[in-house]
Amino acid sequence: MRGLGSVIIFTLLLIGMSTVTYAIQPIRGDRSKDIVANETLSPDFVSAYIHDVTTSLEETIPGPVIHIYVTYELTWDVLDYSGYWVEAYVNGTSLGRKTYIVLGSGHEFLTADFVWNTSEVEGGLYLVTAATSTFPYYEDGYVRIQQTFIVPDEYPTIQAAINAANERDFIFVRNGTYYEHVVVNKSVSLIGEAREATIIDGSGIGDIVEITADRVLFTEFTVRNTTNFCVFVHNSTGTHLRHNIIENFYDYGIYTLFSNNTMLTDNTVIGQHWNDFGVRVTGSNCCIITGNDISGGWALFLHRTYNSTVMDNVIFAKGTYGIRFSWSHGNILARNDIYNATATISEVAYGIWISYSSTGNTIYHNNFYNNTIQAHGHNLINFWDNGCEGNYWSNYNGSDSNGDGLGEQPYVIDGNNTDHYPLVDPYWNPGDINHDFTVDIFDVVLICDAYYSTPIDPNWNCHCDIVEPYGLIDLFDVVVMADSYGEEY
Ligand SMILES: [Ca+2]
Ligand SMILES: [Ca+2]
Ligand SMILES: [Ca+2]
Repeated sequence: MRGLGSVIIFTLLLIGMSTVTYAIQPIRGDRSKDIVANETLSPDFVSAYIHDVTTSLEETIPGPVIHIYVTYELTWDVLDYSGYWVEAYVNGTSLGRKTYIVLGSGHEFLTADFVWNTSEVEGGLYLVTAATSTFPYYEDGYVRIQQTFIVPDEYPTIQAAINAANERDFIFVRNGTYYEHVVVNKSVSLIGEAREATIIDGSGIGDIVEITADRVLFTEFTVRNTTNFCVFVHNSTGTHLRHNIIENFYDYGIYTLFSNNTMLTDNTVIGQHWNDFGVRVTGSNCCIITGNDISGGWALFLHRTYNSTVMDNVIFAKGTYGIRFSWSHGNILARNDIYNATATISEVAYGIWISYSSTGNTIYHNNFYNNTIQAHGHNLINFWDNGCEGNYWSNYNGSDSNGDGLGEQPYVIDGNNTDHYPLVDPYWNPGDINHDFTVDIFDVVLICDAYYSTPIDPNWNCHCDIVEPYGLIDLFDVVVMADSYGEEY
């Protein structure tokens, strides 16, 4: 918001040669009429002309702060002058005054940073103004501090709270069952009290939660009971669905459509039918899907989706596909457990099915358990190891004669698809570098031996390169290992 500006009327009273007082009467109008020069103050001349005030939010602990940046043009020609200052205000209250000493003469543009701690501030609108010793009033306009709306205390329904909210506000929903179809068309955070007890029920029809705004947080809800979509995210960027329970649906648990940078984390999606979808991601790139329990006839379906990461999920197919990729490229699928219910209805059940020109996907450190067909690759070129380690396949029958945890025979999927480094036991912990089911001193020794090496170094050990940055064994790898030190499978 830009300020409306003001007209400043000075009453100059010269006492001696250099003392100035003035009365200020801010009036909204054309700021080009602002009077700033005081050339009459010979020999001292200081002009600090405010050009702009901007605000930016910084999320810190314990709460967000707002930076108020006052940009001003400073011109001075003085012998030695310390009465010059810059000040910013919120609702007329000063955030402090910055004083400076200026010497000699000069001219430059400067920015002063005022930090407003908003952690204890009530939500609402606040007027931001600024001043300098020669520019007594500059109005920037209002900043909004996020408000929290409580359902049902203040609004009887979730939709009513959304309708009342502004961008970036919080909506807290107490435990209860809400029979609603919610449209989230603002960038708000929707937070349930407890995910098992804060329930949005679709009464068996329609899309229950439809998210069309960017950067929506939706967390701690149960969404249940529809024959359409439980949660439908479309044309949204950066929305985050976190720690929800999605159940009793037919056809889709979560469907993201044309929604880049969507994050799905720690959700439980319970599909019950052989032909429903747990999570479907279509035309949505750079998504992160991690820590979820997902089941469904097609548990996870990536469709025309690029450069996304699917990691640390438990994926349980109740029908045809644990994971299906169609027209999807450059995705990473790692550290997932991929199971299949016995294929009682559909005749064949796949752990992963990659089809329709999907290429360049990297699949490693996953555990494929007892799927009728563990992986189907259609001869499309994808990668089934990271160049060092591959996946665990429950039907692998190769040998590990040197006991390093890797089978000596590749796991062949088809002519273009081979896991060159299959794991003979399930993958369980990145810190277990030697795959002996314990994170202990032997793993520490390995990582120390390889410390600070890259692939061209003689002491390089790819098994130690467990986290980003890849291609370097550094403190990040050590910390991840140390984090699980002492753990056993
Ligand atoms: Ca081996
Ligand atoms: Ca170990
Ligand atoms: Ca690394």
